[in-house]
Amino acid sequence: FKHLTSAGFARRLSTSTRSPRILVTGSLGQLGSTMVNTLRSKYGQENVIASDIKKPTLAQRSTGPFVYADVLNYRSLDQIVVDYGIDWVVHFSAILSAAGERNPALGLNVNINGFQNILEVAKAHKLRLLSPSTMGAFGPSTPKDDTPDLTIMRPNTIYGISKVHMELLGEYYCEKYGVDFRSLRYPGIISADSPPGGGTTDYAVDIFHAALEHNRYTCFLKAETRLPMAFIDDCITGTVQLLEAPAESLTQRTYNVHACAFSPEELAQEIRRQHSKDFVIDYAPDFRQDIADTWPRTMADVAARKDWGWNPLFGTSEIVRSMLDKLAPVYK
Ligand code: AKB
Repeated sequence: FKHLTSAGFARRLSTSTRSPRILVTGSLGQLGSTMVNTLRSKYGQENVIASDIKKPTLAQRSTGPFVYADVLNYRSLDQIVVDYGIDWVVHFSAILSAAGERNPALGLNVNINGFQNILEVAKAHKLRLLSPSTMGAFGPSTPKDDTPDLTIMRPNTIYGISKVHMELLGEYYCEKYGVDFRSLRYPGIISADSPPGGGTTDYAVDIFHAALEHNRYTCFLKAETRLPMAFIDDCITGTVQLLEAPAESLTQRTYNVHACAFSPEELAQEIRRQHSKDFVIDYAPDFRQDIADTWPRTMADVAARKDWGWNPLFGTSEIVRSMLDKLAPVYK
């Protein structure tokens, strides 16, 4: 930088002129690796730091920097932010709905204390923080169809309660301390590359593996349980759009996002149409049915579309096509 004046040098080093450095927590979960790869292709391999408490495979390590990050340990998060010069955090570490009901203490600890640590680090270092919420933040008294952004929120699961807490605390820190907090309420996310873990919507991924392997599936939700869903490609595109959106364009800090909605029976019918007419589904509802019964059937996402361009491309039939295409070679 010999030719630069000191003002020019400072400008060169400021975040507005260089690529942001991004930390992704929970990067080995369902959404993490796709998110990390997408961000690395936009911002450069070295500028996206993947992190988790699990050990990555060689393939997962080979695409760029990976660090151990326990969200329950404030000092280790603080150190990573300092060592790597982090500007933005995508906070994926969370215990999902079914796992939270199985182990409430763990759910509360990770989702509340882990988020609190991330939020404090974001405040201390003036980071942009994107932490997803979920349709699970709604509850039995919420209107079920076209659920708006702003409505009754009285969830009765550990996951839902902890995510409402996250939304409110993030918005409080944004208002009070200027933390650039952003969140979107995910529907069930369907992906072929990484398995989901501990969710109520996991059936909508498991069903494809079972269809290709055994041509039959026993579903833990009832046939008619319709829930909002989205394909991973739309989920990642939308999350990056919200992450990158200019702060002035955001009229709120938490947004519903919706792509399509189907029930297990409707999904099975589409699998029969596209894969095998002999595909058999039967039903053995368990405790996850009680969770699903409290969630919306469809969500209104007008504000996400208007403010930062949410525009999902995959409906039920496109999701089924993509899942079958991606997974068929695995079961050949
Ligand atoms: C779950 O089922 O817990 C998640 C979610 C809807 O947030 N997939």
